[in-house]
Amino acid sequence: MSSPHPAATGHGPVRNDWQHDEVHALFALPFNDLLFEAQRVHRMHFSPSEVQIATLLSIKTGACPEDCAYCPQSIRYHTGLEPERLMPVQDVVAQAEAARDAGATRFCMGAAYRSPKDRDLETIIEMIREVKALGMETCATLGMLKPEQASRLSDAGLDYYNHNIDTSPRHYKDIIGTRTFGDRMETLHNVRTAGINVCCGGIVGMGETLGDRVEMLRILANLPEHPQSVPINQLIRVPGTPLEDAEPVDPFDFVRTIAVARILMPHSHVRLSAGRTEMSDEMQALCFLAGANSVFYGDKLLTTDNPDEHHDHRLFKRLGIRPEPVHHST
Ligand code: SAM
Ligand code: DTB
Ligand code: SF4
Repeated sequence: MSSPHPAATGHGPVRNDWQHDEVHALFALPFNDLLFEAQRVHRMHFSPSEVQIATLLSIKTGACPEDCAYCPQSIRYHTGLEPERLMPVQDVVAQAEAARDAGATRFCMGAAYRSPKDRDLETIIEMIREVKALGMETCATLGMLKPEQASRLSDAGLDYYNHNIDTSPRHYKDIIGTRTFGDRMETLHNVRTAGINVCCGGIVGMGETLGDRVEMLRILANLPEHPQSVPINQLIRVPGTPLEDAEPVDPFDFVRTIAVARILMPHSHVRLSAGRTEMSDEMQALCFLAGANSVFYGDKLLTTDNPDEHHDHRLFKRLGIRPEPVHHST
């Protein structure tokens, strides 16, 4: 076997100074060497057969003023989605309870906002309090946040905030015209400063180059702190969105992206996120081998399909995967 590339440094302190060429060199490793290194790093920090189970709920659906080219919830595209107002608190709590009873330990509430209005934030804060009281970790994704909004969510006890960089700064401009990459970084700063754990990742399959994937992961790994959760989504090509005909991703390149994320951010949960309905069980197993240790569980993501619970249950059983117990440290 050829020895791992010297850039594949699983030893030593966590790094925030990755260079483009080093990350590129990881992507360029022979597949087996990359997977071996990712699995080695994974085993240094995590139990190899534990996967964290998170469930998503769209608490406010569609009619979003942003123009994200991948998103079925933008008001600009005709995707046949029925918009829905912010859900009542009790309905959200009932869904969280059902998710908990099905085995989820984290509940992520998603809203199709550019940024939340203060009045809506009040209602969402109530949701956070009540979902936490069920013993679950809470996560929200509500678009851009001002510092005081992040503080209010932190005071309410929100555990995680999801805000993805989605792609490289260069490619971002081709995908989203209504906000900048810098806006994204500013909200991440506000969330971190408020003491909320960061969930931040991106999408593979939006016509990006290898260099864009390198930059996306490099920027995530060079944030002042590694995001505690790193969702890696495979684009769901929703009819009616500008990316409906995007070139499908080579499954091995998707697995490579997971593996590089694992090596760069050794302590983070790397989530195999959107796109699992298009993946074979064997491909998902490779993603777990590459260091993915979190999934969205339940037959819906926000507006699109996710594998049904029965299928996932069977897959986990076939692979000997156990759900990771909830950690109440944050
Ligand atoms: N509006 C908020 C925002 O943009 O941050 C929160 C919800 S938004 C739907 C959350 C994330 O979902 C996006 O950043 C993107 O990574 C992911 N996403 C949306 N549509 C997707 C699709 N068709 N395929 C894969 N991921 C998608
Ligand atoms: C993330 O990175 N992926 C999730 C979650 N964070 C909010 C969302 C995926 C959405 C897929 C398209 C949909 O269901 O609308
Ligand atoms: Fe709106 Fe978020 Fe969808 Fe962009 S990704 S259109 S901000 S819901």
